[in-house]
Amino acid sequence: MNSLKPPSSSQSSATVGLPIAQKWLREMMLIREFELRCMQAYQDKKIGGFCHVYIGQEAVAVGTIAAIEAGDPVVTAYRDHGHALARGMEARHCMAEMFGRVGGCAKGKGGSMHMFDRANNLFGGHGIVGAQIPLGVGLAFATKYEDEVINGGTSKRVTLAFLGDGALNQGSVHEAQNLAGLFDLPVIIICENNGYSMGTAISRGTTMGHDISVKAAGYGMEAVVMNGMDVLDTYFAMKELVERVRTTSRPAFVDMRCYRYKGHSMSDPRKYRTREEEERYEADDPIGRLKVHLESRGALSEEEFKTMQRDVRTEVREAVEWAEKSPHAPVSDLYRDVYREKWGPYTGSSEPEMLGGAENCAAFEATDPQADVL
Ligand SMILES: Cc1ncc(C[n+]2csc(CCOP(=O)(O)OP(=O)(O)O)c2C)c(N)n1
Ligand SMILES: [Mg+2]
Repeated sequence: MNSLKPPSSSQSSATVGLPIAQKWLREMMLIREFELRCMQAYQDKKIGGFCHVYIGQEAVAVGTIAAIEAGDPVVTAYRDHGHALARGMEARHCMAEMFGRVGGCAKGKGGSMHMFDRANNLFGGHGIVGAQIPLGVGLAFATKYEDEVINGGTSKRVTLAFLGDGALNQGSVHEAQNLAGLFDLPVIIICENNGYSMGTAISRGTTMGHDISVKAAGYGMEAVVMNGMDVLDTYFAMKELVERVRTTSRPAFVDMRCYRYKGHSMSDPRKYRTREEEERYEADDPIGRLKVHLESRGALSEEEFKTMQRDVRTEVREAVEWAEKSPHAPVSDLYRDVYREKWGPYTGSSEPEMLGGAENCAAFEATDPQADVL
């Protein structure tokens, strides 16, 4: 048998070929290695600004994104390197963005929290807690409108909108869920429930923290609890849900149970939880789990695993080298690709305008009363 089946508890009839499962193992290992190198580079002050690593949650990005199509939009929060890599962004573009270099996916202007990849339908990377959920609902509205109204067919794309458990308490998340329910929007809101919002445990900050899935009922949304520590469980459960949402065009909510091994950000000493708790989750590591699974099927030898490890190390080392060689954006580019609202009397349009390069810089400073705070 050269394929894997869903756990017996699942209704799914999908199977996964062993080569695909091997690919997922490599993807999770690439994300892990990428982030370990990011932590190092951050400590060496080669990466500036904020940096939130995803270590421990790799199975979520890999398992969920494997269950959608290339044309399906994805939007997420600031812990976004794993999603970007799982969506197909090249490690060097992701790393150059971390380093603030022009070779980055956002030309180095976004950094860690703002991974964008239009070609792969990844719409960020967002730093305002919860703000990406209205965007995700908007993306689902846009795909449905385009498929049904503009193209006169049926809605066929599904948006994945990720958020953290802490973001669940943001007002705009609830407004967006209400609209998703009212308008029958094909969006899956995936709450990466790692148990903590910075240093606040979910039980201290969120009502019904022991079962957040019940919140979805208020918006008429189906809710599913998934095991985000196991890529196979995640994939099979998501595959089923994605197909249902694609067919019914009804929104859904996922309580994705997972754990981040490291601190909230690089400056977090993790005093709010015990080392025993961390070790308990680390012993159940998603990479180790899939490795054992493949080994037990005779689909992975120790030698093959080591080769995979060497491979991802080389890929990430080359990404760092490439990022370091990529130049910083020139100062004249500071205002390029920046939206600004028009100032002054109404000109007949409230559309924001897109700033060009250096030529606009002087005009911007001359007309914008806030320019000196930039
Ligand atoms: C609107 C807003 N409020 C507060 C913050 C500061 N902040 C950044 S991350 C965070 C915690 C979010 O936790 P969670 O949603 O569980 O995501 P996780 O970090 O666990 O992935 C807070 C309060 C912010 N960025 N935006
Ligand atoms: Mg959290």
